[in-house]
Amino acid sequence: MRLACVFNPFKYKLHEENLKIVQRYFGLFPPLSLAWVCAIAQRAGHDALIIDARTLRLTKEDVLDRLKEWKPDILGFMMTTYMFRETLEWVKFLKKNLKIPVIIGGYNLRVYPTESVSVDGPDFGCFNSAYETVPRLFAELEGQRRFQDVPGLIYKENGQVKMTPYARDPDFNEYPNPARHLLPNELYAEFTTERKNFTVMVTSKGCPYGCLFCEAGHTSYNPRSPETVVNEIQECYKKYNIREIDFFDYDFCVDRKRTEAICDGIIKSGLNVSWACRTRVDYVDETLLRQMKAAGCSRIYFGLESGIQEILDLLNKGINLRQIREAIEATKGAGIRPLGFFLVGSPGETKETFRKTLKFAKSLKLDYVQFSKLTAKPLTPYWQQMVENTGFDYWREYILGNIKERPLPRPWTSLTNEEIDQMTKKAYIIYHCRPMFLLHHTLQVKSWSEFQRKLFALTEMIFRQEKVSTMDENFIAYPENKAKVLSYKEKYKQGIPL
Ligand code: B12
Ligand code: SF4
Repeated sequence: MRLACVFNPFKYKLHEENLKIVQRYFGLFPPLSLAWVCAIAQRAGHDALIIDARTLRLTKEDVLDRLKEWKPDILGFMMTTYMFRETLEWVKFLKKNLKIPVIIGGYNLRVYPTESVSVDGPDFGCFNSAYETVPRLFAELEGQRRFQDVPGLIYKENGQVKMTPYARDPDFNEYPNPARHLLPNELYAEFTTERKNFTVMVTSKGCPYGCLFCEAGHTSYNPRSPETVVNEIQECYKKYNIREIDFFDYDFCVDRKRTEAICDGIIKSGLNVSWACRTRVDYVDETLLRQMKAAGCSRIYFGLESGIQEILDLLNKGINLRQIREAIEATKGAGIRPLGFFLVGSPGETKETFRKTLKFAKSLKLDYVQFSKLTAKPLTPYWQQMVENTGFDYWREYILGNIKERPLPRPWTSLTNEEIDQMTKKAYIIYHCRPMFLLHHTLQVKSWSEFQRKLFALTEMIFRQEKVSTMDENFIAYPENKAKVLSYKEKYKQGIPL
């Protein structure tokens, strides 16, 4: 079988938790889920192609031309809840013109498996891992078409949507490394990127904690072994010239022994690679941080959420303000840049509590901050409560196309959505426009490109804010990419492998 996976550009949505300006500068990331799916398909002997239309700024028509040439047997798309309708437009357009089946997978299929496939466009859905489903489905498509025997599959039969059971969640170590050879690795970067090439890795799934705003809470922890992780880092370094990695695990440091072993492995391998990760403040201490620094860790993103203890408790965060302060100081002391994620509009939040949170954030001397509007995201306890209390599931109706996108209500706070928006915007400006913060950042900038990116972001944040375009695909946050994008586009047009 020939599988072509398409990663479509996506625009800002009103139901998002972040401000438009933050989304715009967030960065260009490799479509990792699709790279896993393609690696799994290739290992089973199939051909695979990824078209990252977002990064390459390709239109639907550009992608269609390339696909007509490559002649896939099946198309693959990754579906998130937030961008479902937009990706569905791409599914429908390409399917109508190519007349081949489409398989979808990704997080939204865990939330709404049958609904996702019931709509016009997709033929098949993979609601768990592609690990078993894709090779088994492809064998059936080439053979008897006994779809009922494929584990973890959703399919349509006589106008009905059917779903088969999923046998097991495979050991994450058994996955091949993501198929980065199918990606334009030179073009990726995030707002904070200091070195290139840059990539994203996921080395564990799940999180044992239970914060009420988070969909990862109490999901089974499935880590890759330190050897597997170091092997993937080596592959990134040697094959793709990757020098900076952001580990997108929900929590990189859940298992201290694993973190230490990964750090040891990187140090022993002698690779000069910088990396960032996300973790909890109660998982780190001076000893671990020093080891992480020695292994190349340059940034840590901590979920700090609030500067008010009662709010942290209501969120079931399981940390206190002293732990936050100590962890940030220890991180800075180890020479690693700390970033703090904060929530706006938490339960019990008022203008006064948020003023205190902002003051707390400033006192921590973080290198970066992100203020997100607390939103009832699918599969979170707040979402469950909202559906139970109102009998209305916004996300389900949205993906089915029954309603238009809109900001969600936040019944756990007396603040209105408009007030939460205003507070979030103001927080960014107040936090970033402090003379000492600006001076510190300017002195730390490592390249002209990084300086330009940060200057543009600051100027837009102060003067334009939400007026910035929703068409994020029209924007290249990394000026040096312009020429490279054109050369990659040309390669795609001519069908030259990357
Ligand atoms: C890396 C990442 C990104 C990258 C790359 C996109 C990608 N997913 O490849 C970037 C930064 C671009 C990104 C963007 C976004 N992301 Co994202 N992302 C992730 C992250 C951290 C890791 C994905 C991953 O590789 N996991 C490991 C692999 C092994 O698991 P997996 O992704 O589930 O894939 C397996 C199966 O799901 C299945 N599968 C997945 N896709 C497909 C496709 C096909 C055809 C098939 C057959 C099977 C299949 O097979 C895979 C292998 O077994 C996840 C969180 C997480 N830890 O999983 C969030 C996550 C998927 N993203 C999320 C969100 C919200 C977004 C954005 C909307 C953010 C934004 N506002 O911009 C965008 C939307 C992009 C889009 N086009 O829709 C949410 C989705 C929630 C939801 N309800 O849908 C998650 C769960 C994070 C979160 N906690 O909120 N993301
Ligand atoms: S916020 Fe972090 S610690 Fe809390 S449940 Fe989510 S991933 Fe786990």
